[in-house]
Amino acid sequence: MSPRLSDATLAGLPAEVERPGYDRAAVTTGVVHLGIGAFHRAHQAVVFDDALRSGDRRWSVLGVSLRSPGVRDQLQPQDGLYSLRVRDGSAETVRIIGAVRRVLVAPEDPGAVVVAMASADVHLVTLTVTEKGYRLDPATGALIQTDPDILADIADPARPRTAPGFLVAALAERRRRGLPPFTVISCDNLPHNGARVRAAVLGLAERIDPDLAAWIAEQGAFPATMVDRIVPATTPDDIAALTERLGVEDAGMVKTEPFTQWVIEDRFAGPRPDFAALGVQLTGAVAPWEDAKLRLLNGAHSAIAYLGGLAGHDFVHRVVGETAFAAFVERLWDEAQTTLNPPPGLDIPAYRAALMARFRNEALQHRTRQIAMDGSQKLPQRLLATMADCLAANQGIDALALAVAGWIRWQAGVTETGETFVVDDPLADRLRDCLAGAATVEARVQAVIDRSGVVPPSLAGDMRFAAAVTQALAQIESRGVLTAIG
Ligand code: NAI
Ligand code: CS2
Repeated sequence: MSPRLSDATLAGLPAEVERPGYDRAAVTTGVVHLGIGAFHRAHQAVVFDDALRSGDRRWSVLGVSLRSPGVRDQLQPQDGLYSLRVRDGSAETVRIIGAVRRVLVAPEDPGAVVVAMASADVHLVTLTVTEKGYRLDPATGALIQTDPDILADIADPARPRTAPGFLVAALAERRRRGLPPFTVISCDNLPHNGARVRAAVLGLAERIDPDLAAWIAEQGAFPATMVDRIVPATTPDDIAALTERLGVEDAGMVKTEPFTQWVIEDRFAGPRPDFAALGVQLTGAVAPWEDAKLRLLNGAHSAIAYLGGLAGHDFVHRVVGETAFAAFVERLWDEAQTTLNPPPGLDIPAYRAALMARFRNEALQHRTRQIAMDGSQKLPQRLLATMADCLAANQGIDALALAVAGWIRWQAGVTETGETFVVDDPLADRLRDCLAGAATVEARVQAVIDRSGVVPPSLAGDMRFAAAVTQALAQIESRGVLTAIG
């Protein structure tokens, strides 16, 4: 068995592997990250690693897992070190990231997480807890006050369970200690993610301590962000291949593409690294960036996941490798781009071409099943908001409707090639229930519109939406995905 990657084995790595290059024992923890999955390790942590490499020692990261001990168990024996494998076609670089020093598993000791977040050294709390981790209603964006974990956080605020609960508890503790709030930076693919996490935090704080809520509202900062880097889940084969290359085993590795982008609204409650010098774009207006990314990249991703997945494709590059699917994605982009107000510097035709090239990167092995996960939380911002804007401007929605119909068809849990799967979605039961009693295509679409809680009221009342999705679903069910998109 190969030894593990660690501070002790770092020196023996092959020469071409980039290493942290700074004294990891001399850094302080300026960032707490909630939800230390693959994306954080391949995106924000790399920026903080760059900050540490530049000599600003304030930005080491304490990772927090709000659910399972998996990442802690991978990283702890490795002193927090892990490899970033950047892959494009046959090219690959490996860099060891040193920014994450420690990982806490929140359910094991929630109080320890609150104490860590309340440290005077901590200036930023970043989050990647997935769309569902904010406990917001997908159709309205309001905090789900009846969520059992939110109710538990209200009953016992010092031992939180949810991301909003940890933010409120830690901000309360900072206020008690006379410390300023940290800046909260949501890095999830949600529109207006800053305003949303702020709404979740204030909604919960109001229930616990209205004075605290007023303090957070006045002094807190919740900048909006647009984050972009495709980071597929790591597989055992990826780890085995890396072990072969490094001569040490790295159970915490992440794989990604060369492209990376982070746009942050320039609004902070206190110190932050010199983000601009680190390649992060600071702006007064994130919305145009996030709309372009969510509606073009993520909208196409979800369409590829459901329609490509139903057609039997396991990987994104395989889907767009089929001429009919690539043409369909272009049609979907033609529709979606009519709703955009691109920021200065974003050339939409060039952006689309770059996205298609990124989707075609076969080295990523990005699974359609991974993207299909949690569709109820993703559809509103990726496809439905786009459709509402198209309809308001009397623009066509045929390709977007096919993507939504693909998502409805996906709920059956079986592909057109007969492969069964479990629908991975917090609303899977509700969706199954609303579809179960509906005998016709019209009834299925109407049931989703009326009872899934996913379709926003503006769209639910528009007959053109129901008609387009019904027609698309009828085509998919009677003729199959490939004919329907052709
Ligand atoms: P992952 O599966 O590696 O990690 C997910 C993290 O979210 C884990 O720490 C998990 O414990 C936590 N989590 C899941 N459900 C939660 C819940 N209900 N409450 C609290 N925490 C919860 O996934 P990955 O790749 O790190 O992606 C996470 C999020 O990052 C995505 O949902 C997305 O919003 C954002 N993102 C991901 C990108 C990617 O390509 N993977 C790119 C851009 C953004
Ligand atoms: C993907 C995104 O899993 C998904 O739903 O669409 O995570 C996508 O990889 C990123 O947003 C790329 O930045």
